[in-house]
Amino acid sequence: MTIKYKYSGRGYSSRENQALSLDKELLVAFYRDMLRIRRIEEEIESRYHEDEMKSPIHLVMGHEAVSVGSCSALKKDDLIYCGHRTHGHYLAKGGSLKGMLSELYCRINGCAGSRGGSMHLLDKSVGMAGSSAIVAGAIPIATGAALSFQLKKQEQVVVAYLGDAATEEGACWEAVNFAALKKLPVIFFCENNFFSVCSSLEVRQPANVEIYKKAEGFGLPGVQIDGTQVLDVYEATQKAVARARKGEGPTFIEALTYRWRGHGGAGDDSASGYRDPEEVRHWEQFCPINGLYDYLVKKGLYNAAEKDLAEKEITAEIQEAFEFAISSPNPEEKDLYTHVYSP
Ligand SMILES: Cc1ncc(C[n+]2csc(CCOP(=O)(O)OP(=O)(O)O)c2C)c(N)n1
Repeated sequence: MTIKYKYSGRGYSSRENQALSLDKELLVAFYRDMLRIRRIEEEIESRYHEDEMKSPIHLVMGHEAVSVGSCSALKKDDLIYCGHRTHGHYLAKGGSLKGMLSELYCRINGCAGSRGGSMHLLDKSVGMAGSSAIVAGAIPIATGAALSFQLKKQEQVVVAYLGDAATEEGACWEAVNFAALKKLPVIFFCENNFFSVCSSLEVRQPANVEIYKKAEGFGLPGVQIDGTQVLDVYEATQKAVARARKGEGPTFIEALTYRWRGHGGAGDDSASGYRDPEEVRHWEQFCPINGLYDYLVKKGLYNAAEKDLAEKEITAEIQEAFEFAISSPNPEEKDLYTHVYSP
């Protein structure tokens, strides 16, 4: 096998000689937030084999810059909707870690009341409006929420996160078309990691037709960015948010990224033969978190002692949240019919 999908970005080298465009506090927060997501997922992964988490999981390792960069450009009352790979978006939007872990353990304190698991995380208090396991299923719902903001003349915006495979669903383009027509305040955020489970992009979509260009065909701006670069993601989202808030309509962002783990569950699944394990090693060299760390250190904005402190604080938070989740009660039989709609 060979490495089919290579990193094509420029890393932070293009920024090293540029003046800082963002505050130190924000840059350090980007780093810390990405590190936190990574460490949370590593802990989930290390405990997954215990089979106590009664939920399928889809790890976002490798995608952290997308979650953090985009959610950092939003206000708390802006809404996000996601697919099945939700951990990063949920955490970056400020969702409760205890609520998320309790959901994975199917405990009553779960953010979806133990009914959804990892693919149905939500925390309405921070604008994490919902996620759907149906590929492309959340995109029309997000578009509907944007329509309601427009009709009510509210200034919030909505982000619909989607994978590359979601752009093979009619629902995706119906929503894009409608949003462009009505100039809705929605951002379609495609995380193109080149795979749909075990099928690579080249066996699913015609070569040389970029996803963001298809979106442009519907009459809205499309942009392709480096999804490993949190600053690129932040800037592109900020621009799209400003456009949406001004009533100028939607934007389609395609971020090129890579998932480091298998499609679902813990560990890498490359050995099954659908991608070269060397491809994973290749992308690991462009770690969104280490890349930003090196950049911050070079700029004199961060150091190893501060990183150690962040690691300690994150570890303590994670341990406490796992203990909370594991010691939370299971739902009882009497809870079975709450939140159930039956006509
Ligand atoms: C409508 C529908 N078809 C098929 C599936 C099975 N399925 C689950 S995840 C997935 C791949 C999704 O790939 P992508 O949208 O690119 O996101 P990624 O997993 O790469 O993050 C598929 C085909 C599904 N959940 N829903």
